[in-house]
Amino acid sequence: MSGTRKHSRRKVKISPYKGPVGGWGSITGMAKVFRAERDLPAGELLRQNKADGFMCVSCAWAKPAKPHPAEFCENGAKATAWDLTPRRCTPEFFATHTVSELLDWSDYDLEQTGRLTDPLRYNPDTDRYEPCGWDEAYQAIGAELKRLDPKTVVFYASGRAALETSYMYALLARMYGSQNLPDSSNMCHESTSVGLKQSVGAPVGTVVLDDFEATDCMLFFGQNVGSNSPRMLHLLQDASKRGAPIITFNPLKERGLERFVNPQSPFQMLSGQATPISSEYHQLRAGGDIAVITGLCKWLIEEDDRQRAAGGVGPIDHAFIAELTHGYDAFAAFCRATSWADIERESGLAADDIRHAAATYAGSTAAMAVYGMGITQHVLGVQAVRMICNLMLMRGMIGRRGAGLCPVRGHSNVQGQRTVGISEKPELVPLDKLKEQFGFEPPRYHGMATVDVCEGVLAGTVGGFIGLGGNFLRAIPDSPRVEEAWRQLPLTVQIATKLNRSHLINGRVAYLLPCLSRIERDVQAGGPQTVSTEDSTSCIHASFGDRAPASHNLRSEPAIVAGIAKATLAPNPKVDWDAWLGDYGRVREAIEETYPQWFEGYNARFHDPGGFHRPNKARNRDFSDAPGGKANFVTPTALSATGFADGPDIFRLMTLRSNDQFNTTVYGYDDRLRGISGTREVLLISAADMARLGLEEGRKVALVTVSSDNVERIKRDLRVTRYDLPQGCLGAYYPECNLLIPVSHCAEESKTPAAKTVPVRILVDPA
Ligand SMILES: Nc1nc2c(c(=O)[nH]1)N[C@H]1C(S)=C(S)[C@@H](COP(=O)(O)OP(=O)(O)OC[C@H]3O[C@@H](n4cnc5c(=O)[nH]c(N)nc54)[C@H](O)[C@@H]3O)O[C@H]1N2
Ligand SMILES: Nc1nc2c(c(=O)[nH]1)N[C@H]1C(S)=C(S)[C@@H](COP(=O)(O)OP(=O)(O)OC[C@H]3O[C@@H](n4cnc5c(=O)[nH]c(N)nc54)[C@H](O)[C@@H]3O)O[C@H]1N2
Ligand SMILES: [Mo]
Repeated sequence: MSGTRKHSRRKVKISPYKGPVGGWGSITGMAKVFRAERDLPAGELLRQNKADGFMCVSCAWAKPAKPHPAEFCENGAKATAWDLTPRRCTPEFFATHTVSELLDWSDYDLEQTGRLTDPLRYNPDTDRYEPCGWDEAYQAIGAELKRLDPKTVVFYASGRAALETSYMYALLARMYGSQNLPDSSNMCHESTSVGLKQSVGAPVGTVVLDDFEATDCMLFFGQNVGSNSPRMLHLLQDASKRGAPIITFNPLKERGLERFVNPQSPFQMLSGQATPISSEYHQLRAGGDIAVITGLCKWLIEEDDRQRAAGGVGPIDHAFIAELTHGYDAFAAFCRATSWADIERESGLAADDIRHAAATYAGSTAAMAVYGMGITQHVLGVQAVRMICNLMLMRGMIGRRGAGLCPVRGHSNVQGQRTVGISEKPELVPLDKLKEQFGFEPPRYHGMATVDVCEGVLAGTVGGFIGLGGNFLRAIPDSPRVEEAWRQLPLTVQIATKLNRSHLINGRVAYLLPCLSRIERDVQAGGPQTVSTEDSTSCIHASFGDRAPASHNLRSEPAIVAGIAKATLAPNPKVDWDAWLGDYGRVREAIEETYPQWFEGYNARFHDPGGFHRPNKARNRDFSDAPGGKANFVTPTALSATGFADGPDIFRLMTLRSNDQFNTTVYGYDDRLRGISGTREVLLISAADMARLGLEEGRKVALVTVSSDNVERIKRDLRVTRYDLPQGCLGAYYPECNLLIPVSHCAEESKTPAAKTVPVRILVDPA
């Protein structure tokens, strides 16, 4: 596996981080990247997330209508710096390195080669990438696609490409005859899309930025705001200052959920005074959320009984439940019947702590639930999402200012890609409308999600793979097994900004096509172009890049999609790819025609400061899109979300992100907020487990997956690192530990890989 070059030369230092999130630490973190990227235009940061600027290429957190002068965070700044690097990964680079040689490079070193500059064809005879012309690439790809059975070809998208590109890409796939449109969301918030749809009828969150001003209680489940959506910290700081309780459920003590120094507050920066974030911090066991929420709901029911028996009004909103929901009685009966002893055992929390949190929630008038991968990435992740809905529905906390559901999305346009048709599920796409609009017969079968693609590659049934961004082979579970089978694919095409491992494992015909970043100027026949993205609160913003492109030989993502489309599809008078490419406004017109309910006046409105919101019925207490026409309480089938039985010495491994990465893009080896520097090869483990197993700090151990499929999955040389987390739980980094996750270990219903509770054993002296 990758990860060796330069690695040994870094100094490893592990010591608890005492500072807050934000503050000087974040400034130093940013400065380090900017120094490393020499001559970087720091002024570009001031255009980030502004109405006339570009939308950050990092996370999907909401962008305000009235931004701060510096509306960016440490990680957004790193992401910008990463795209604007002066380094270039040129054909000359590939002339001096074979692809096999590059397979030994770490993720960090591969991306450090800089921006890709020219289209490349893989030559298996020389084992090198060689430059080719754009037309040659399109024609060759088109010829291969025409030979392949469309049902076997995969069109993957990673969540960064804009709405315009994504719409064109999905249309290309469907006109070609493929419904295989998996995306990074399949590994991420798919449990949300499935769970929320059934519970409230909308597959996306119901809160908008304005709600943060009005909330008087936040429940935070499994989302690491300090690293992964730092701009949200300002809102949390304001809420905390107003006295709104923030109740956190997370196995790990995450610094961003503890305290924050606002880098934009001169007073806080100079005084070092931090704002506490969480008012209560509950370190539940990984996979314990269903049990915790059962406990919270159980207390609400008990308290409601007590208060009503005494002639009062309890915390449960019975009128809301009666009028707008189904399934409450069965759910309440389940909560009553579940014992506190079972709840304590499965959650790892004391009943009194859960009661305390429930009482805090009961005292609120506008509460919101914020959550992330700690909820979705479990075998019972969809049920955990529904439990969050149950908890909010019980008190009528949806469709009220300051209240609601807030799944925090990952990639900057991952939610938007689904909005405009990137989905393997035919029922989520207006196929009849597409048929009428473009005069073709769209495929109706159920396509492959990410996990299906992995299984298909292993089984030899996938014919071709096109990746619109991302690092598929690094992000998926069971990566080495899939890599091995991947080389048998007849065709692989990767559209990317920077070199990564997925570009080094090639099908028999393979192309690597370099594209513009959203920060760069995109000039087409009709002049400079603007694109748009949708954030975590369903708000659509324009994004205008004005940096000079990293190379004159780059193409925009829409241009590459159009190039492949024209070389592959029979001409269709209703789809003028060239006209679309000349003016992306024409693509927006097509999007508006397909989705008039969401995109009315798209071209006129998308430049509005603060963007425009896609309407969300659930936000207005209209649950008519949920099964049965009302919101649904769904009773869980188990208290543990892990999907596996506890056993002696079976640990629950959580694969986590550091503060110095964006998914598989590793910016550096320091996880400042967790006090880890110089290495990512760590195993976070509790002091109690270390003592029980006789492990000393710094010792190297291996992890081995517990599974019944006779495949050995082992990760060696992880450094034992004492950390504040519950006994029986372990933490280690993603993507380094993806080899431990069996493809089959994924969420029921959503197929989201269960990356937060992987059953493993620790091997102290591995052979
Ligand atoms: N800087 C940076 N920003 C990012 C990303 C990045 O890699 N780097 N990635 C982007 C993407 S694509 C995404 S999806 C988001 C991801 O952002 P998050 O949703 O925050 O995802 P993770 O960092 O994987 O971990 C989530 C948290 O869940 C906790 N956790 C683990 N298991 C459990 C559990 O069983 N229950 C509970 N309650 N908590 C648990 C972990 O301790 C961790 O704090 O961030 C986006 N933003
Ligand atoms: N074990 C474990 N596995 C996980 C997770 C986990 O928590 N644990 N998280 C999952 C989640 S939430 C996600 S979202 C996935 C992420 O999976 P992906 O989205 O596939 O992976 P990324 O690392 O975000 O992709 C990074 C690459 O995208 C390319 N890129 C960057 N910008 C652009 C651009 O503007 N255009 C194009 N065309 N390419 C670009 C660059 O080449 C870069 O190397 O991983 C999942 N895998
Ligand atoms: Mo994600």
